[in-house]
Amino acid sequence: MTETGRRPNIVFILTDDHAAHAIGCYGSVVNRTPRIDELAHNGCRLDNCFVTNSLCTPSRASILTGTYSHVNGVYSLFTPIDASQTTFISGLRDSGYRTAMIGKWHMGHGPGHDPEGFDYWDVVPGQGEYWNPTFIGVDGRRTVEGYATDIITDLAMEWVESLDDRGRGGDERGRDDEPGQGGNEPWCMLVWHKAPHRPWEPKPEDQAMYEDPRPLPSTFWDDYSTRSVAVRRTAMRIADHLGLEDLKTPPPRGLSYKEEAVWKYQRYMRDYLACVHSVDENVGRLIDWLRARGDFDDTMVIYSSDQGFFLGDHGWFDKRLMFEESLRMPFVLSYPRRVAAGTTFDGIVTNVDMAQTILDAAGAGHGGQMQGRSFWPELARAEADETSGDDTGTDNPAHTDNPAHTDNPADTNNPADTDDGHNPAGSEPDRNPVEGFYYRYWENDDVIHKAPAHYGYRTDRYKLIYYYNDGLGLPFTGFFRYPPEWELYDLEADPRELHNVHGHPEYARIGDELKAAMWREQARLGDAPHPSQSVPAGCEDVPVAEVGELPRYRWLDPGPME
Ligand SMILES: [Ca+2]
Repeated sequence: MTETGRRPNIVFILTDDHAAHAIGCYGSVVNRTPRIDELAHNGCRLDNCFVTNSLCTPSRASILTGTYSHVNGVYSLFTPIDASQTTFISGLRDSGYRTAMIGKWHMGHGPGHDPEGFDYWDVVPGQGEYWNPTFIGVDGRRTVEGYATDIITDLAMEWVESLDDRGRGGDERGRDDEPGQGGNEPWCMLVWHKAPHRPWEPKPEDQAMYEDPRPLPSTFWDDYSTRSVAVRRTAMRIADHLGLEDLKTPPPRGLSYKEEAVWKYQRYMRDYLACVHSVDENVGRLIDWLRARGDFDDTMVIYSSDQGFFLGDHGWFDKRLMFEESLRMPFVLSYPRRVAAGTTFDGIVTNVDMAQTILDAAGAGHGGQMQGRSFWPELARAEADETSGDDTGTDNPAHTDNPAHTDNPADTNNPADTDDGHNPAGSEPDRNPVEGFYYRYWENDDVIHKAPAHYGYRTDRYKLIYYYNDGLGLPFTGFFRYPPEWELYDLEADPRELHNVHGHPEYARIGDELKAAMWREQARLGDAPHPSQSVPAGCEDVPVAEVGELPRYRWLDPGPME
C-alpha cells in the first residue's frame, strides 16, 4: 500500500499470440496500434520481457502463479492447472481486493481447474470462439451474440459497474462467496482475450484494413543452414503448414512455390493484423471508460500477451521455439499516479516475475512458492514524487542502468527475506536477480507443430538452447525421440539468429560458461536437466533434481488441440 493508503485498481489485459513486433510502440513495421501505444505513452514500456515456456496454457499458469511450469504443473496444452494454487489473484483477494476473470482462461475446466480465487469469473471454454462465443460462468454455460473481443470488454466493464451498484447498495452480481469486503475496496480485473489467436477471424469491417501487402520479414526465406535438425523438423512454416481454416480460401492456381508462400503470408497477416486492430480498439474503449470514470490515474493498466509469435520470421507462424519473436512478450504498464509517463525499462524480466510485481504494486504480500522477482521497484517512482497523474516525472528508476541485473548467476542463491519465506510488501526483491533467465518448452513433437522439447538460457547477449527431443511421458507428446542437439546464438553479432555458433572454437568458452549458468539456474529453480545432458565443468557438486523426482507427470483430459 502506498503511504497515502491508495491502492490501484488493476486492469490486466492479456491477449493471445500478440507479438511485440505487431505493436506500434515496439517499432512495428506492419501495423499501427495507437491505443496500446497510448498506455506506453502514459506509463512504461518493458523492452526485455520474456516468456519462460512459449505456449498459451503454460504461460497463463506462470503469469498467475509466479512459478515455472515444472512447479505449477502446467507443462503443455494438455496439463490443466490445479486452480487451488496460490496466485497473485488469491494474494490480492486476501488483501481485500475484489477480483474478476473475464475471457480466455484456457487452463482447463471442471472442478479443480475452473478459475478459483475470483469473486467473479466468466470465461470462454478452451480456445473459445471469435463469433457468438460460449461462456462458462458461475451460473453455467451460455452463448453471447457478437464478436469475442468486444464482448469480453463489455463484460469486464459491466462487472466493475456492478461493483458501483453494490457500493451504492444495489444488487451485487456474480459473487461466488462473500469475503466481507466493503464497496470501496480496489478491484482487479483480468481481461484476457482470445484474439489474435489462430484461426484469425476479424470483424468484416476491419478486413480491408490490411489488404495492401505487408513487408516480408528479412528472415522469411531462412534456409535453416547451421541450425539443428530439431528446428528444421518443426511444422510451422507458412509455406507448408498453414491450413485451409487459417487461409479461409485455397491459394490461387498457377503460383510458384515461392509465390504461394508469399500469398499465404499476406493472407495470414491480413487477418491477424485485423484481429489485432479490434484488440487495439477495445483497449481504447477501456482507456476511455476509465477516464470517463475518473479512474485512469489510479488504475494500473497492463497490456501483455501470453507469448510472442512468428510473423513470417524464419518463414514461420506460431511460437514454441526460443527464437526472439516467439520468446518476447509485449508488456506496457500505465499507472499515472505511480509510474512516470513515457518511460522504458530494459532489464530482463519474465512472465514468472509478473505475479510478485502486481502484488508489490498493490501493496499485498507475496509468499508461497513464487519464483519470480518483482520489478515494481524499478518502475515506480518514489512515494515522495507522487503527485498528479499527468506528471511526467524525471527520476523514474526505469531508463537507468540496473546494476541488480548484472550479478553473476553463479553467485546467486535464493535467500528468503524473512524466516517464513514470505516477502512483505515493499521489502527487497525475493532473490538476487540473475544475468540471464531460464526457458523450457516441454510439449515435444506434438502431432501438429512437431516442435522439439528444449530448454535454454538467455542473457542480454547470448542464447544457449539444448534440444533434448524427448516428451518424457507427458501427454500428447510424440512417440519418437531424437538425438539431442545444441544451438548457441550471439545476439549482438547475429540479432536475427541465423548463425548457430555452437561448436565454434571462438565461442567454446562462452558456451561452457552458459552451460554452467543454466545448470545452476535449473538447480536453483528445482528443475531437472534431461538425463542426456552431461554435467557442465565445474558443476559436479551442484545438486540438481532428477527427472524421476518431478511430481506432476500425469495423464489428464485433453483440451482442444490448437
Ligand atoms: Ca498464446
